Amino acid sequence: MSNDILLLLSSSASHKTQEIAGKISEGQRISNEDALFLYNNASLGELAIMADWVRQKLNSDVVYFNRNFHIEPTNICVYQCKFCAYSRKANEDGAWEYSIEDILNQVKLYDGAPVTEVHIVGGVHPNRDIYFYAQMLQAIRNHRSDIHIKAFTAVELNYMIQKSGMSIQDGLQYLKAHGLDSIPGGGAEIFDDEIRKQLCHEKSSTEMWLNIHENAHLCGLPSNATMLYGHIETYEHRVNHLSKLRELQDKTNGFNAFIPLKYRKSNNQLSHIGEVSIIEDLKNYAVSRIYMDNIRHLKAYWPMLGKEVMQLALSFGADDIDGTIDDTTKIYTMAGVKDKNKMDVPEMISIIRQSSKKPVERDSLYNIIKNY
Ligand code: V47
Ligand code: SF4
Repeated sequence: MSNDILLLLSSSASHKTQEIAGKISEGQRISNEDALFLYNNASLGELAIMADWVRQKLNSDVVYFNRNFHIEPTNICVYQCKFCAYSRKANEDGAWEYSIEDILNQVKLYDGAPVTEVHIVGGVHPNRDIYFYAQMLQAIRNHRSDIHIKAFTAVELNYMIQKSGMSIQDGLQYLKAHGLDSIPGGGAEIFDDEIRKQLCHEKSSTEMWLNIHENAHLCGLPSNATMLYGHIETYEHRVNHLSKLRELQDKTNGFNAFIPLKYRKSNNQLSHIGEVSIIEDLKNYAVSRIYMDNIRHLKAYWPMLGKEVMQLALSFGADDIDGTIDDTTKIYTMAGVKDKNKMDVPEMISIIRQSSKKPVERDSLYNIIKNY
């Protein structure tokens, strides 16, 4: 087994690429310098071989999906991240804020449907506090005891918990007691003070994001992690970001999945910089898969990547395509993604099978619901 990866690589691969492939095949961790080398020098073919090897080792030939829908309680936000096409100020055209009754009505649309997860994220509303959101969670929980509630980015959590005067631990425990099951990965952007200053200067820091997730893991709330790439960051920034996540995962083992989020350019203050190529997307998936040896799942989030690139990502390390979504999120359509924002289960199965992988429906914690 240990030579397979080297045999697959062409003999024209550079000495350094072969050395990194040797580490991967022996189950050794690659260094930050190795990751940077791969970003700068490895060919797409070489990256596909190495990432696919790691994916296979962690997840065999399985590609996961789930049945989920989103709720976006409000797009009113105290922050103004430059990449965001979605947020509005109160009373601005296009702003929305749903009441708890409205939100419950959105959940009721799925009465009797076999969805297993609701994903709830939105803007950081200036007047909504932890008590509002706990009431919202409780209303959903009372209505559907069987559904997994994955809710609130670390940025939303930080704001609502600070507003309440609670400690981070107490705030998270309070939300958990009202129905919160896990935390999505948003708000991470890029863990670098200089870049954050330029992208989202008022928003919570790297330390805050990591602290919220560490505390969540400590109180038994698993979470996901993201990285917003393809804007003004360099490869060094990406490697630094990945290294902070790998380090925290070594400590807590609380991350279920890592989700690289491609910056999409429409209707925001960074539109002029454009978007990176598909080659760059695939390279980023592969390096992330190879480097993050301790986060088992790598998610190709199709509403952001588009269905075609999502399918290609399955050959560059991804083993999860998120869920059916049912046209319930606006973040990426507002930022210019054209694909229809829903996918039924037969389409997911077909996309996965076309990639020579085995489709598996999972729950939010990656327990198997059904093999197809
Ligand atoms: O934090 C906002 C990103 C995130 C743009 O945990 C943009 O399963 C690209 O985190 N172009 C929120 N990205 C969404 C998120 C997420 C999505 C899917 C699954 C999970 C999960 C989490 O969306 C924000 C920000 O990084 N974002 N605007 C944009 N123009
Ligand atoms: Fe607000 Fe989130 Fe948009 Fe930033 S990305 S402006 S925090 S909604």
